[in-house]
Amino acid sequence: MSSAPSTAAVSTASDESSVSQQRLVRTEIPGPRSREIHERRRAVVPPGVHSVLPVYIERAHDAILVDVDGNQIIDVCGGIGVMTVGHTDDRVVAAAADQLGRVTHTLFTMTPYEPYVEVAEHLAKHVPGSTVAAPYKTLLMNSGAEAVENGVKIARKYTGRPGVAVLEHAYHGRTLLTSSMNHKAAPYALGYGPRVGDVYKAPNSYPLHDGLSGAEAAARTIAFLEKQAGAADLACLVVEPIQGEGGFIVPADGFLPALADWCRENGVVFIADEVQAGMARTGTVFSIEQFGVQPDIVLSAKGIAGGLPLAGITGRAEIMDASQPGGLGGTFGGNPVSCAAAVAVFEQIEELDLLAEAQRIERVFGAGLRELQQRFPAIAEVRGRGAMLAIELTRPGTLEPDADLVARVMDEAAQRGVLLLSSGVHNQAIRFLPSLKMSDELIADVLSVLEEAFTAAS
Ligand code: PLZ
Repeated sequence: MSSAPSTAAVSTASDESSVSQQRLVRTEIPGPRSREIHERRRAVVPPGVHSVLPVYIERAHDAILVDVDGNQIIDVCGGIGVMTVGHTDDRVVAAAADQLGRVTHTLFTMTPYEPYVEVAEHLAKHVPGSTVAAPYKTLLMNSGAEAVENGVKIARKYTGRPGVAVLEHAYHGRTLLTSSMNHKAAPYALGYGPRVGDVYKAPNSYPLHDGLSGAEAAARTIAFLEKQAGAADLACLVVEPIQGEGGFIVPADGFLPALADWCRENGVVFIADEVQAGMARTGTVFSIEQFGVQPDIVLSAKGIAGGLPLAGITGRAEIMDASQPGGLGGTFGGNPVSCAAAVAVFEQIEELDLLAEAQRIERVFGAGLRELQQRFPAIAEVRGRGAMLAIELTRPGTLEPDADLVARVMDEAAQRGVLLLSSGVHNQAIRFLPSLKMSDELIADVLSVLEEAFTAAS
């Protein structure tokens, strides 16, 4: 149990008077001060690192971002699914500050510390398939891409095979291996070649577009894996149970269990990449639980540590134990401050029943989005689970993606102080990743802005 700091003097944004939980548009967006900083940035930061909305943020609390011009923006992205417990959450800030003043860094592979073990214990408690008698084991790293890299390494070591299978529409990161695993070459892999070999992209299940049942889609995927990848050469199949960057695609019922069964029968390690969907966001700690699958390895990052960098690779002991001492790790992997923050997140998932909060958000936000769909026929589908929801926009009467409309709606919403994000390999969807603590009132405000934005953009 992490306690509140006794001596650390921490300046936080949690004081209600400093960041009220409301939208406030004081200037055009981006405002003059943001534009000024943006000019400085352009001189010293390369354009390869792009910002969706170049509004410079000075403070944030819970669901509100305050920019340098004093605008208060409702954050419906949470730094892409990171702020599950809200920005500058009091308990995360207190736990991290306390740890910061005790031990900031030793390197776990030099001299270890307890918070790392605590995080591994929390993960073992929540991964489906892990039991008290035979818990799954965890390696901690820094980022989602590192989680994927290490999941693949560990699966290769265990199986002695090279092949890595992924699904179309997947996103797994920006390192050299993971950028070869993404569906989109542009912008992620373009010009950074040669791409990593032995990566096979199998068809996914995308019910709105393929119209296939889970069994049919799985049969198609498995046929690809057997014929084009070759089961005996495959170390792992890496799957996002709900595809994140791909457009919050929820696979048809039965698709994931059929793939998991096939993996088991063929000695292929089934890796659930829960970097975006995990950590309570979908109404279960890991979304794979809702599909009735026990993964061999689960990857977490983003929401795990309340905004501090941390990633977990959690797998069956037999698989995790196959790596030799010294084969796994990294200087900052499982940093103590990040671990202390993660413990404060896990405690809140349990104590505040954040799983129920995710379900509340699905009910309230989902209902509002479906009402919007009645009014705007460009919304072809409302989908997702818990606080991981999306709308896909198409040209009415067709399934052709309407990325222009997505961009216009996002722009209109930004002008009104709501930060949205697109998703999908054609930027055909708008995704919503609110904090699990976002109030019904703020959700209602976001929905009213969406309605105005659609009206203005249509
Ligand atoms: N796996 C499923 O969603 C990161 C990318 C944001 P890192 N997705 C957001 C951006 O523009 O860089 C992601 C993911 C899934 C892996 C990753 C990679 O996680 O922490 O960004 O490395």
